[in-house]
Amino acid sequence: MAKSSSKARKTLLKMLRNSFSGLTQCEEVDVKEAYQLSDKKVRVHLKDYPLQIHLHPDGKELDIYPERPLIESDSKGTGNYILFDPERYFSEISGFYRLEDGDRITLGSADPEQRLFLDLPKDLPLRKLSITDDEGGLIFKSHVSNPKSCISPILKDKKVNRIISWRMKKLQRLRKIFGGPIGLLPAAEALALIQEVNDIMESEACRPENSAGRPGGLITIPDKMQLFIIGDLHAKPDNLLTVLSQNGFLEALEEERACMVILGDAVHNEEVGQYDEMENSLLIMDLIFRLKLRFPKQLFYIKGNHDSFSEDIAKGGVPQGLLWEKTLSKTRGKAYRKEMARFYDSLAYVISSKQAIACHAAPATSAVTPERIIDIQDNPKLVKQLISNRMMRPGRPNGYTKGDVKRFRKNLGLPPNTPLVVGHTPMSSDDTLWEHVGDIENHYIAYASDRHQVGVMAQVGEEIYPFRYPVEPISSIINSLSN
Ligand SMILES: [Mn+2]
Repeated sequence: MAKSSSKARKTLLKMLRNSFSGLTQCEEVDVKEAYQLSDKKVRVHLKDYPLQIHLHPDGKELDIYPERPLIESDSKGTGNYILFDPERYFSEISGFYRLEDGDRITLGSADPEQRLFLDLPKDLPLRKLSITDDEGGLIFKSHVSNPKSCISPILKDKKVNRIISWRMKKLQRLRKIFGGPIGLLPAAEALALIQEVNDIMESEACRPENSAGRPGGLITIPDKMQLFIIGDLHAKPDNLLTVLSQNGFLEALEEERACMVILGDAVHNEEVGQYDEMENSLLIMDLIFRLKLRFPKQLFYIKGNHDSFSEDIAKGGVPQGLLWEKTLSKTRGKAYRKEMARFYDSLAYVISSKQAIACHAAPATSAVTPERIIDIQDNPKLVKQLISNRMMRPGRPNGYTKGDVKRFRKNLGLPPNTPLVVGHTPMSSDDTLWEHVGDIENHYIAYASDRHQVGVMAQVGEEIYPFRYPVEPISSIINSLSN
């Protein structure tokens, strides 16, 4: 669902609700201390402080925080709230709920996703308590008689700012990983870095060897590793950094619990008027290379169609592939350009794990086996399908179909409901993740170069879920930190 139309729908629903149900009739409470919910509906106005919810009877605690950016641009916040389980939120890759104006969540044991994200007790009633974001106020309504659940404000400074300070600490650590401020590396340093990365790629982890004895086209993620996937970044360093500053992604990498996958196409700005901007392409590859060096067995970059110097890579009359090659030679020297070509030649094409399959653009439309993907170097047709194809549409008869998605899963030896995540083809201009694309169950598109938000497909429990984060100017925030 496109975001703008869902917003318009929400506003309309709200108007209808207001006029019929007397939403404004609920009691306004100013929560200064613990407040026990009764069976009456109450509206709480939060003045920048978070709330704790204690669910009766076992006192399970949930937190609800205003969603604040690291740097407040003006006094007005987003009006959004984040609802999460504080036991997990600060230490794991975990689920959470974002409440935007008009959103309502009904807590209860009816929803398995909620039970997983919020670790809700099994004996909770099917519908226990609903929370509605109403123009920055929160409306609580209990659905059980004699509710007894409590809400209380979180007022201690340390806790009020807990999310911000947790994220700022990550930025300190990211600064260390990147070796200082975020900026283009000097040519000699950049060359040394890419050479080191290419040496890692000679025997990259999790890649069965092809018939030539080199790392093959398939990456198999070990079962014990949690997986998170980012789509095409197209020269948006802050989108990459925003992801690393959110959820427990960085912690999970540092503690060797997760693998991070980037679906190719990190280069070449896609914004109108910016097609020839190459500096951020250089920068984002520097950042990805640093990450590969720091997490060689956990960070996987797979090949997209833009990861090439081909003259076929062009947008709006700008030959981005050729321009990229020229830029590399000019700013970093011929040896660097050669190493980038070596990097492109070394990339795998398909990620396979228990939780998902992922590749840049599309499932294979020809018959494949894991062995054929491993030996992809001999199969230019398959390369083209995986990195350039799009879904079949009127006027695009050669695209892939539901049947291809099904066959791809089967041919890789995975269960029929295994999610397939691809990038390459944004489905609208106002989102970053799309679910059940083309009416195909468990088929996702992830595209990470939107200006306002960045999406991640991340594993929580045994499944992967879509999460979105507002893009923040992380590079300049990192650069304002001291060493
Ligand atoms: Mn692409």
